[in-house]
Amino acid sequence: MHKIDVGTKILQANEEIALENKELFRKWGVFTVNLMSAPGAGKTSVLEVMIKHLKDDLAIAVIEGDLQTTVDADRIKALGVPAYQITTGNVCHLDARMVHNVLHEFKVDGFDILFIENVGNLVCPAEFYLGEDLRVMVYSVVEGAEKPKKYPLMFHEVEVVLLNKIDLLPYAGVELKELEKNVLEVNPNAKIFPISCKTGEGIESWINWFKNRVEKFKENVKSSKDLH
Ligand SMILES: Nc1nc2c(ncn2[C@@H]2O[C@H](COP(=O)(O)OP(=O)(O)OP(=O)(O)O)[C@@H](O)[C@H]2O)c(=O)[nH]1
Ligand SMILES: [Mg+2]
Repeated sequence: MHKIDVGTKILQANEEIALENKELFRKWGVFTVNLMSAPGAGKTSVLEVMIKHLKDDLAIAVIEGDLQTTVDADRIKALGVPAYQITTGNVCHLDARMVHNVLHEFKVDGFDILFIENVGNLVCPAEFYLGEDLRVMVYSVVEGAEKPKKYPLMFHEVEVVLLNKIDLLPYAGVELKELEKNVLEVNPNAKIFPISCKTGEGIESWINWFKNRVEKFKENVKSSKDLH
């Protein structure tokens, strides 16, 4: 009997569209960031903080993913930044086609950065490449130091882990050092930034690293255009 692995086929089809997205983003010169986390870890709060720091120098657009409501897109628009809300209904992650479809009506050509806030979920979003240049995970430290070992996939699949809500560490009884050690055990290359969106602690060093990354992307795009 011939066995078809449906999961693999879905991910392959997704990968093809993601690569089309990536090509479009490069053509348009848009640095694209996929922001992922469990519900409520602070993705939109991180975006709000970043937008306040970056929007005077960089043109930013945001795609929001949620099961329901336009709450997150409304929060971004309130800062004067264009945002498009995808509502997935029952689907627990964004996929490359959802993003691709949005690009027809939400024009990001000419923007410096496109942030894509994924649906709040600690597992599934990490399986679906969207065509992004950078994957960032937000983890709320109050959820415990052992989670990277219990739910390794997302920690493993990202370049950056933002350990958010460090202002709450004294109340949560979580050891930051132990949490960092567990993240690095799952992903030895992870760049880790402990931050608080509430107090602003740690934000400056994260923003500096991010700006540097955007600069490198721009140089890269420019030199590949110069070659043609
Ligand atoms: N104390 C504290 N609270 C925070 C911090 N960052 C975010 N919060 C709070 O955490 C809650 C959830 O934040 P959001 O930014 O909505 O989280 P999210 O990941 O975007 O949530 P979903 O999109 O629903 O998955 C809000 O009440 C925020 O005010 C932080 O650094 N410290
Ligand atoms: Mg959000």
